[in-house]
This record gives sequence, structure tokens and C-alpha cells, in this order.
Amino acid sequence: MKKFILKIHITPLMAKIFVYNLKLPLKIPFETSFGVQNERDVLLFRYSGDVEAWGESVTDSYPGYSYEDNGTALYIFRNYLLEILRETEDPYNFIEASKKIKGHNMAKSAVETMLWDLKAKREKKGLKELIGGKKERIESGISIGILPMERLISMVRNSLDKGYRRIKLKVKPGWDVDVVRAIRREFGDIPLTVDANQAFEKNPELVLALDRYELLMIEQPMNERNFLGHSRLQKQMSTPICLDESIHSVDDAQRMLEMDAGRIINLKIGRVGGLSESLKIIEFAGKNKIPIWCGGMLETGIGRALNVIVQSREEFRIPGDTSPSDRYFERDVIKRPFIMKNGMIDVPDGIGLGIEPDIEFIEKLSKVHEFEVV
Ligand code: OSB
Ligand code: MG
Repeated sequence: MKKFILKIHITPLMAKIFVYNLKLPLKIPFETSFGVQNERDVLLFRYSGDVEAWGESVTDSYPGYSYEDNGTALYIFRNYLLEILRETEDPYNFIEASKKIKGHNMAKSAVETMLWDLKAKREKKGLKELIGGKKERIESGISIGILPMERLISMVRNSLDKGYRRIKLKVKPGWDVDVVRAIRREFGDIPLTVDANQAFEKNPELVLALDRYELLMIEQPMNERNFLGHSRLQKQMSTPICLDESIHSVDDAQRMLEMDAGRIINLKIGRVGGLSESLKIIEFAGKNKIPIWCGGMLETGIGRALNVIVQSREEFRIPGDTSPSDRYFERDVIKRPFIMKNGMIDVPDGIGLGIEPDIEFIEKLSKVHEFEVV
């Protein structure tokens, strides 16, 4: 008897989420005021159904930058976000519905990224188009961790040679004014900034002492919640303060503006709970002429794609902490890693995030958690 095979195309009856946890060694240890990192403990989300879609959580194994880590992100996903995801796969609706869960912005953002990639792919559009991005390439800056002085100098020199458009140094009490003075003496008038990751809460005088070095900005000198302290410092300084950890939402951006607690915004999509909130902050910054740039969290190519795409918006006029893949890892988790030419990185122009995750490589290194969606 002849068999008839009927081929029909329908939206999937089955979709799964895979969460991958893997460790990627960093080429150069990354030391900040809150600790040293030798590897990136990566958490990736993959939707596998009618299309494949991805997101990366910017959390790591240690809650030094914020209270979230990979463990909390996975916990919040498993216990709360998955249920919401089963109700809606629209990124805006997902974020709206997630508001009943307090905090955990990075976990929410990772899932939301995956849903943006999903939406764009179903519509066969690039994510850049969906968010009104215009630029074809973006300017790249480098964030250099705390290193012995000799190595720091050679790394700054090397970075300038490679074409980076802005150099950021990590500072902390005891690694502060002298370091900036030495770098200025060696390299003169380069585009230079520093990032304290909240370490000068008890040493405002050290922040004030940095004012004479013509830094483009001083990032997050005081505690995350200390808008008042930042505002007091800003009144005594001409160097703009840039807020990173303090900004969790567009309300915080408004607070910064009204209190003059800072004059520049470092946007991290994970920290503010995703692209939906990021777009509000970008528009707020644009309307109020607040310079805005995109930070980084040592992301793999998956999170990096999102950072590069968001910077295609014209509001971004300061080079971001968005280095090419080979600044961090021997091998990235995507097939065409991000490269830098003349200090710039091309914005992906494929559909969705425009990247191709290397599933074989990821699976080889990962502990995998599997969840059913439909
Ligand atoms: O404060 O900007 C920060 C990395 C991890 C945590 C916090 C920060 C950073 C960076 C790295 O500065 C930026 C990058 O991804 O290259
Ligand atoms: Mg920072």
C-alpha cells in the first residue's frame, strides 16, 4: 500500500528551553574593586521550537557587582519566569507580567533577550530594525582591570595601537590618583576614564583628587544607592560622574538628573531588566541630552550581540565597553566572533540577534537544564 506523507507547516506544538552553564577562561584576569576574575561563568538561554532563539544572563558565579548571580538567575527562572513565559512569548508582555516579581533584573533580561530574538526571527527581521537602530558600526572602548603598573602600561599601549577609541581603568582606594597620573604622564591626552565600582564610599577626597586629570568621566565612585553622595561630589567637581550600578530603571535616570547625582549614564541592558526598559532610558537620555553609553559584563558573543545592536541607536555617541571577542576568550561561543577594525565593530545584520551560536561547542562544555514550554 502506498503511503502518503503530508507535510504541513504550523507553529510548533513543542518548544523547549535549554539553560546552559559553562565556564570560559579569560585570557587576562580581570580585577576590579570587588575581586579578581579568571574565568567567565556563563549562563545561556536557548529557545528551541519553530525557531531557535538565544539570550545571555550577565550574572556570574559571584554576586560582587550586584546581588544577582547565576544561581539566583536560574532559581528565579525555574520558579517564576518560566510560568510567565508559558503565558506569553512577547517580550513587552513578558516584562510587564514579570513586574510582580521584585528585582532580579538580570534574570528577567536574559529571558527577555531570548524573546526579542524569537520575535525578530518570527518576523524575519533584524533586532536592530525592531529597535530603531541606524548605525552600521559602533565605536569600541576597552575596560582594563587592575594590573601591576608595568603590565597596565603595556596593555594601555597595546589597546591604543589596536585602535580602541577610549580607555577605561579600574580603580579602588590604594590604586587611584597615582595610577591615573602615571597613565597621563605616559600617554598624554588620550580619551581616558576610570571606574570605581562603588569603592570610594568612605574616600570622597580621593574622587575629588581625580578631578584635575581631565578624565572623560568617573564611573560609580559611591555605593549603588547613594544618589545623595554622588550629588554632593558632583557639585564639587567638573569631571562628570557616570552612574552604572545605581541605574536600574528609567526612574533612576530621572533621579540622577534631578539630583545632579551624575551627568552620564552607563547603560547595561541586564542591570535595568532588559531591552524594553533600556529603550525607555535611551529615549529619556536623548530627550534630556544626557550622554549615554553601553557598558559590558564580559559577555560571550550572545550577550555581546545585544550590546552591539543597542548601540546602533543614534543616542550612543561615546564608545562603549564593547570589545571584540578575542579580548576576552580564546574561543567565543558563536561561529563568527566579533572583530574590531579601526576601533569599530560591525552591527550584525542578520535576522534576530544576527549571530550563530556554536551549539556543539556550548554543549560540550555545559551543564544543561531542560524545560518544556509548550
Ligand atoms: O563595572 O563596568 C563594570 C565587568 C564586570 C562587571 C562590571 C563591570 C565590568 C567591566 C567590563 O567594566 C566591561 C567589558 O565587558 O569589557
Ligand atoms: Mg562600571
